[in-house]
Amino acid sequence: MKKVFFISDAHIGAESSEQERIKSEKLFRFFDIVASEGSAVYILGDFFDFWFDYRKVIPSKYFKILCKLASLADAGVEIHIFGGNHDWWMKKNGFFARNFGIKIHPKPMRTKIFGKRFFLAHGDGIAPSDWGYRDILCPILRNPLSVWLFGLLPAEWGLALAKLVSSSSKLYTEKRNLRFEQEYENFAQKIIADGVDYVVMGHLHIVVNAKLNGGIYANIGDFFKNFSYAEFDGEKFEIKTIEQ
Ligand SMILES: [Mn+2]
Repeated sequence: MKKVFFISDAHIGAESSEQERIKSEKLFRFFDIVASEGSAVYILGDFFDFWFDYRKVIPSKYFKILCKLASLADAGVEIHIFGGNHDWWMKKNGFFARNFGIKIHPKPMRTKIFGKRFFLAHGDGIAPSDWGYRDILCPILRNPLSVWLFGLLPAEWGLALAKLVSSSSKLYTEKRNLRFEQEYENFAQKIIADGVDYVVMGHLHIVVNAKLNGGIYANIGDFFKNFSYAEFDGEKFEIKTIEQ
């Protein structure tokens, strides 16, 4: 039986060109594993450091990785992308759905994989104490009017603005998120108590694979410093890394 793979938080485009080159080489190795051993891959958000579904423009720095996704889709691998806090602005029937048949998930999702119950999410806004982001910032950034207004900016300006906001917020958010670790575990505990077997998220940029009340709470880490990913064969849920 082929496996199902999970990856998250590659933040493609966020780093220096040397780091991006290393990341892209490892990403290609990951997707080669998926193509040969997998039937599906779940990309759990913040894969791109920023994405906006323009009607006629795609950001050129993503050219190679978009080609790789296309060849993966052509090989028959089912691809899911969850919106993260950095790349939430993918339309359900936008660029990815139309060109590659990729399924876009703007929200957390419950699904069955090999008969097991999964809760999948990027994980932003889950900690109760993260109310400032969840209840104030997020509704503004995701408001249809804000999205429409942003789309009116020339793409070069929009992408430059996003880059500015994204790079100044990233380190701050990363440190801040670590304070929420316990709240994520509490959250996972509740979902497991509700009958879910596996709670799988990203966003925190740390690796967690813990047994919790008969279920599993996993955080699959990130793909820019840990280069971690997860695979599930119906029995075993393992977190691995792409080494040197
Ligand atoms: Mn995130």
